[in-house]
Formats: sequence, structure tokens, C-alpha cells
Amino acid sequence: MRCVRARGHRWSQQLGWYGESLGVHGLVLIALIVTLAGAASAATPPTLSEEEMAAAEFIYFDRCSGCHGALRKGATGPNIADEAMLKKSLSELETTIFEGTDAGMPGWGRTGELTAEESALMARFVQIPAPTPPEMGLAAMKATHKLYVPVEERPKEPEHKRNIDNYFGTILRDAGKGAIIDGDTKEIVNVLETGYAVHIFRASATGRYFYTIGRDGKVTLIDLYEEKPKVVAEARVCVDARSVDVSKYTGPKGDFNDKYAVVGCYWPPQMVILDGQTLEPLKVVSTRSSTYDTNEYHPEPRVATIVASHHAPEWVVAIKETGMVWLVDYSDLDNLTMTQIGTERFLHDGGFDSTGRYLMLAANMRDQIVVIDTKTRKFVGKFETGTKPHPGRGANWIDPEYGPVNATTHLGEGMIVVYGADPEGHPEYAWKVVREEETGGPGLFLKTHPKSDYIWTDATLSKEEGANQQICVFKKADFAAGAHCWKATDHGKIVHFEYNKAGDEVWTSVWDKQGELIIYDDKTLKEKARIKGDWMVTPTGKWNVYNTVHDIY
Ligand code: DHE
Repeated sequence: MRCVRARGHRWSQQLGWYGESLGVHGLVLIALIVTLAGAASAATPPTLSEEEMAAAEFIYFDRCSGCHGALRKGATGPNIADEAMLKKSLSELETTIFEGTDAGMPGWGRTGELTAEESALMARFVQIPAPTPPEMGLAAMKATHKLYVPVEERPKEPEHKRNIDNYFGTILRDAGKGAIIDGDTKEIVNVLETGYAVHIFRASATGRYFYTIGRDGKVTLIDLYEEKPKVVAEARVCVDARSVDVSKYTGPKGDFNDKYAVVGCYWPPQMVILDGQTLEPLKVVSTRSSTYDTNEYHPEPRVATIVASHHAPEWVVAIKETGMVWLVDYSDLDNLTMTQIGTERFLHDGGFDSTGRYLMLAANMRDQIVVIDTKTRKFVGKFETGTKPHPGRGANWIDPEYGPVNATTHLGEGMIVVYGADPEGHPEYAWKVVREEETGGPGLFLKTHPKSDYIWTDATLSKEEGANQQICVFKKADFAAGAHCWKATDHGKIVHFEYNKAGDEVWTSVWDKQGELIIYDDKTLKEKARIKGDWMVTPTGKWNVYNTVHDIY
């Protein structure tokens, strides 16, 4: 068995691996069959066999690079470059990987995602220099482009009587699939091949299509007019990705609804503009640039959240590592212009206020929320919340005392923090923390609806026994009364919420191999239904078409 020290050539092979020949299970199997070498001394970089490298690179991509970065320079997780890791003992690293940390790193062994052998392998992997994954340009992207149903062959109107507005797109993460569920009847309409570990669904401006983006950089276009929704186009435009959106603007500069799609890549660090109807890749814009504060070059600024502005033909693109927010004008791709706004580092997720004007984004490693005015196209300011804010798209409601507010949960502590979000009507509270209450534990998401009396929160990251199986809700009219919590499942973890179109039902996921969706009556908080089946593998996020088109959260 040939041993290699540190030089990465495997990413290029993985490019072909992801979702294609071996599939995820094959890759994980490789990790299981590797023979581990004995412990290396802390100061000497360990050697890994080719098989070990391949397995470790895949596990790193699958579980670690999202937080630590492909080059291990750190973002939502700390810098774990080999120099620093060599100062730690292998057993210390193994324990961290297996057990997790109080700072929010999951215990991959404890949760059953990695074996003890895989944790030991990863401890050795982080002590050698990070392999550099391959670049990906337009020609490589075009080679992956598949147009299954040309635009002119698509139905002119829905081929069914179902209510598309109340469809839910649901991720089946580890199956590499997405399900379309009829929110009126709770029937499964179709299960579709999407991409490995699909991260989000986004509804198109017209609500006719869903776009999905997989962690493997595969973007799909799903036509909901078809009797059984089908993937009508797909393309691979990144090696690693998390975000996708569509052009959503009609105005003096033209009608751009569904004209373009945009994918935000984690690796290569770039954004890719595609034809919104066919997914033909059109233009690549590198995000390699300098940090907003020290003006130092960063080799891996990843694209985090992307949203479509309601005020201009622009996407608002959060560049994680540099702390820049780009306003990218898509009205003239040949003469592309963009405004670059310096905000705060390690931008992650976020959403609009209830008017669709202000965008609030978490700079989670700086414990702050930054605010962009998409109408004046300027930075409004930033403020501290708690340890690692993680709003998802956030939640908007009218507080009886403070008027329109928005809120976030936190990765690093079980706390919901509420801040004023109405600079015109309530300037004294705007972008200031006005309330905070304990949730069930460190969590990922919160959600509400204008018609709801409640705000729903998960505690997915909690390490306390059973806490991540709870749901906690807060009453808008009596927020200070604190959380009302209950245990929702005796298996898996509760993650993410979405409302139906009417705003009277809340859907949540039991994130597990035998996953379920639990549907609650939002008025009584009583369970109404459970959707399960052998196809319901690791459901995570879910999106209602109407609420996603109209940014209702
Ligand atoms: Fe996510 C949103 C990145 C882990 C489920 N996640 C986002 C967005 C980003 C992001 C940049 C915003 C997209 C947008 O709005 O355009 N997520 C990352 C990571 O880097 C991170 C921390 C680590 C990783 O390796 O991916 C991460 N995310 C997770 C998970 O572990 C979750 C629970 C399951 C999974 O798929 O791995 C998860 N992320 C989600 C969901 C959203 C999301 C459900 C969208 C929330 C919404 O309501 O729109």
C-alpha cells in the first residue's frame, strides 16, 4: 500500500465520485475498510495510505469543510490548519471529533455519524496539510449540463388540479433526493433525484419551479406544472455548494422573473450565473478577494446566503470569509456591475424584514447581525446578539411593545434574541436587542407566520439528553412568559420549521434515517399528522412554494 504525505489529488477524483459511480454509501464503506496505521507522534505529520486519504477527504468534505473551510482556515468553526493540529495529540483530536465541543461542534461519533475508527482517521488527516480541491470553469460545468425537457416542450399550464402554492419541497438529505408533498392532501406527489445532501430548495419568482442545490454543487430545476413534478434540467457548477436563487424583478430595466438562476459555491470560491429556464451555465464570478477590514487577500471566500432584491434587478450575495455583501446587478451580464459593501466577517444565513427591504445576515463567528438596506443599497449597521447567531431566514412579527421585530436563535447557546426591525415606525428600537429568552438549547432554526400567535424554535445542536427532540414555542403576545416546550419525538432530532400557505399549520422534520415530518395545528399546538415511509430518509429543510416566493417567515 503506497503512502502519501499531504498532497491532495483526490478531490479531482471525488469530482467524479459525488453522486455518480460509487455513491455515498460506497464512499463511507471505503472509510470503514481502511486499515489504520498506529498512532503517530504529535510533532510528526502522520502518513495516510491512498485509501485512507480518499476516505478522509470524503469525510472532511461531508462533515467538516462546511464549518472549517476546504483549506481549513476556519469560519463557523475555528482554523484547523495542520500546524496548529500538530500541536495537539492524536487522542485529544480524536476525542474532539468523536465527542464534539461546547462551542457548538457536533460530536460526530456520539451522534453515530462517524465510527471510532473514522474519528481516529480524521484526527490524523487534520495533522497533514489540507489538499487543495480542483477548480471548475465554464467548460467543465457545461459538460455536466443536462436539459431533459426543453422549454418549448413543457406544459403551458398545470397538468393537474393540485394547489401548487401549497406544495412543499422537502430534502431527503442522505438519500440525495427531494420530495414534493401536496400540503393540502399531505400526499407525496413525487420523489426526485436531486444531488448529494441537498442543502436548500428555492421557489422560482413565478412559483412554477423549484431550484435545488446539493452539497456536491449540482443544481436541479423541478417543474411543478408536470402532473408528477420532474427534474427538467440540471448542471454541476461547484465541487461544494450551499445556496441558489433566481432573478425576481420586474421594472423599468425589464422582466427578469425566472430569467436567471445563481448558485453560490463553497468550492471553488465563486458564484455562477445560469439560464433560469434551462440551467445552462453562463458566467462565473470568482469571489477570491480581500477581507473587508484588514484588506488582506483570502484564498477561499465562500458564498453563503443569496437572496433576490425586491427593489432592483440584483442578488444580494453574502461572502462569508471576507465579510463583504455584494449587490450583483444581473440586468446586463456582459457588463456586469456590482456594489461591494463591507460588513462583518463570516457571514452565514439570514432573511428579510416583513417589508422585504432590510436584509439581516448573521456574522456568526463575530456574534453579530448585519443589516443591509436593499432599497438605498447601503450598509445600515451591525449589532451583537449571542453566541453564534443562526437565524435561518429569521422570523418577523409585531411585538406589542416594540412593534415590528425580527429574531435569531444561536448555535452556541440556547437563546432566542429579538431586535427591532422597523426604523421608520419605531426608530428607537431599530437594530437594538429588545428581548431575549432561553430556548430548549443551542439550535438552528426559528419560524413564524404573520397569521400565527407563536414563534417556533428547535434545539438541534443540544447535547443534553432528549433536548434536541423537543420543540419550544414563544407566544408573541406574552413573549416574556418564556418558552412552552414539549418532546416531539423519541428518535432523531427535530430540525427546521415551515408554515403552510394558510399560515395555520407548522411542519417540522425528525432528522433520522427513519425520518418523519410532523405537522402541527398552529392555533392549538396539537399534532395533526405525521408523514413517514421508507422513502423519508433524513428529512431536513422543507419549503412551502407560496411562502418562499413571497419571503414569508
Ligand atoms: Fe445549512 C441554510 C450553510 C449545516 C440545513 N446553510 C444555509 C445557508 C448556508 C448554509 C450558507 C443559507 C443559504 C441561502 O439562504 O442562500 N449549513 C451551512 C454550513 O456551512 C453548515 C454550517 C455546515 C455544512 O457543512 O454544511 C450548514 N445546514 C447545515 C446542517 O447540518 C443542516 C441542518 C442539514 C444539512 O443539510 O446538512 C442544514 N441550512 C439548512 C437549511 C437551510 C440552510 C434547512 C435553509 C433554512 C431556510 O429556512 O431557508
